[in-house]
Amino acid sequence: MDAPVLEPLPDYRAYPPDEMEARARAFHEDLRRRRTVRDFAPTPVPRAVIEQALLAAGTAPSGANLQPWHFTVIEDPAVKRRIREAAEVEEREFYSGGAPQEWLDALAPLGTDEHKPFLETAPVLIAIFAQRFGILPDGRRAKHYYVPESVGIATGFLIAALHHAGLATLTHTPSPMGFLNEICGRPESEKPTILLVVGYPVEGCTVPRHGGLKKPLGEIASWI
Ligand code: IYR
Repeated sequence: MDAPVLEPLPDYRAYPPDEMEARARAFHEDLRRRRTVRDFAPTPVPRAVIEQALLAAGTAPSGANLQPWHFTVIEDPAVKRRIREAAEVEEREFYSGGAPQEWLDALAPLGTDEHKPFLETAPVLIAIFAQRFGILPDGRRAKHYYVPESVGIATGFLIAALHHAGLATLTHTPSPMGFLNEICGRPESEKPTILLVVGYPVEGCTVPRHGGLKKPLGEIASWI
């Protein structure tokens, strides 16, 4: 095994406590404005914004820094149509008997159904793939570690980066979504995890009134 090559921690920034608190507060204030949107305008989004948000996602920590993710950005209307058609096949099955009643009841406040027009109207879809294992240049498998955790963290960074830039997102999860491998040309070693829908909210966009209610601190955290 090679010995690790270490370097001084680059560009760490410490802040006085007051400034720290102000920064933490401002970050929360910005993130709490994020809402999941299901009605998108067809307005195109600048490619550089998507690129920078993907670079932000790519800074996420990952098991052994193996970065076990791939993001396929879909803008082609014909490909979006194929994805919508494939997703709606699964969703029809889900909403008409495939899903247990308890699940459907939990979704009722969101008002979702099998129709997914946003998969065509939104300017950008990002299919997020988790690389269950890597493929070495000689074709052998390279083990990946903490893959769901790593991809989940990167996805969180991506959503936060897009929100920060002023774009709305929807974390869409057609189930199952194996069709994304074929449409995006990704190998079977990669598991599609989320189809992130990205764009501007349509004018007059509405969201579920209570959908933005987040649990108070006392319910999500404890100090011991
Ligand atoms: N994939 C379906 C159902 C769905 C499931 C959950 I969990 C949600 O939070 C929202 C929807 C759909 O997209 O309609």
